Amino acid sequence: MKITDAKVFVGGPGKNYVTLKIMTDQGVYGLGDATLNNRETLPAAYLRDYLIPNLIGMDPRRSEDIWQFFYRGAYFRRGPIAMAAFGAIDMALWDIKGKLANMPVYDLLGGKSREAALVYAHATGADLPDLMDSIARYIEQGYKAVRVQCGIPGMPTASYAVPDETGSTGDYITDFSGIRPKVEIWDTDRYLRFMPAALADIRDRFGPDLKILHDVHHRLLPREAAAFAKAVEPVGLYWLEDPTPGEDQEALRLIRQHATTPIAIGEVFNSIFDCNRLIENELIDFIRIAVTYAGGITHARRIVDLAGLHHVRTGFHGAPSHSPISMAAQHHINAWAPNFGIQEYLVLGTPECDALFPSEHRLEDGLFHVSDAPGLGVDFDEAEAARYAYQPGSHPVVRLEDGTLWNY
Ligand code: KDG
Ligand code: MG
Repeated sequence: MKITDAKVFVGGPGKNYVTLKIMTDQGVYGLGDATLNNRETLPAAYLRDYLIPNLIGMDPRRSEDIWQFFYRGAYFRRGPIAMAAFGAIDMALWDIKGKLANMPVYDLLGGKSREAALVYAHATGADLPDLMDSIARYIEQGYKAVRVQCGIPGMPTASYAVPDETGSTGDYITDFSGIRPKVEIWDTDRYLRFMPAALADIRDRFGPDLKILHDVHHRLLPREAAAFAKAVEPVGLYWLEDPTPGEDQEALRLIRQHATTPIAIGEVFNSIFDCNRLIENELIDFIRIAVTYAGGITHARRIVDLAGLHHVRTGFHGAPSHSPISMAAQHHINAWAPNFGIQEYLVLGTPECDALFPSEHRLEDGLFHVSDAPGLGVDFDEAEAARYAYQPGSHPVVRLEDGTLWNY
């Protein structure tokens, strides 16, 4: 069996999804997602210029050897661009393998360990009452877990993922007006004065059953993060996410020494070598890799297995930048992984997105039911794809009030 061709598509409804379609001489095709938010053209170029010309003629059933060929074969290894490109190939090969075996990918991994997987939504507010309304709306829809992000009183601009004005909804992460980023101004002192009490108010209002998550988005220094994690212990967070920048694995040790608040990190990691010390030293509780830029199912599974040895559960990244293809790959791992924790999930299900990526996967009462269709269980409509072109966009950048550049 041989790979005969592969195509890359960039675009989508309100997002630049990078979709890979691999064709074979047996008529079976596979789909992968290489979307790297705000840098989408780069994995697409790596696929088109280098990986696809090498892929043609290979046997798609040999997904492990193909992964090793691209990873070990590249002298300059790792990094989100390369790993997103390998990830897309790998997902597409698992999709093909599942279709050939007439089995859903979760069965190839070892079968279902649960009937449905817990997900969390994003509640956000320009201020605390606005956030409370947003949380209440998600609870009404059946969500059992909600990430909460709030505008901070006195902060010169809205901070990470919150709107400027109350009552608005939408994506506050990517601005599609061009590649020059907007600037957010950040003030750690105001954040630390406000946020612990706000989280305590949320717990009082919604009671003990709600799973409350909060994302610091890499903004604190290790000592500040340790103090924050300690201050919010009585809230009983499900997790505190990205308290410090992801590059420094040792920073998490200080937090662990001072607080029992569960810690989640890893959405910017792209290899097992970004988190092996964190996991082996049991400094975190949840690993937040994304199957997309952690090298696909083949590499993500190695991270999940290492995590399982050390009581670390999964909490895969699921920002709306991931297409339904990589989300499906994650849902299959979630169905199988013995150490599954939770899945970040933002409903992409607009009619346009469903038309582009038809599938039988479904969310019900805050739980995700993976489709039993062979392979990943998502299709891709090329005629629909022709309606969308690449749109340049950017995350904001963050500065302190004196102009110093800070972590987004
Ligand atoms: O592209 C960046 C986003 O994916 C990221 O900011 C989202 O932190 C994020 C999250 O937890 O979803
Ligand atoms: Mg995050």
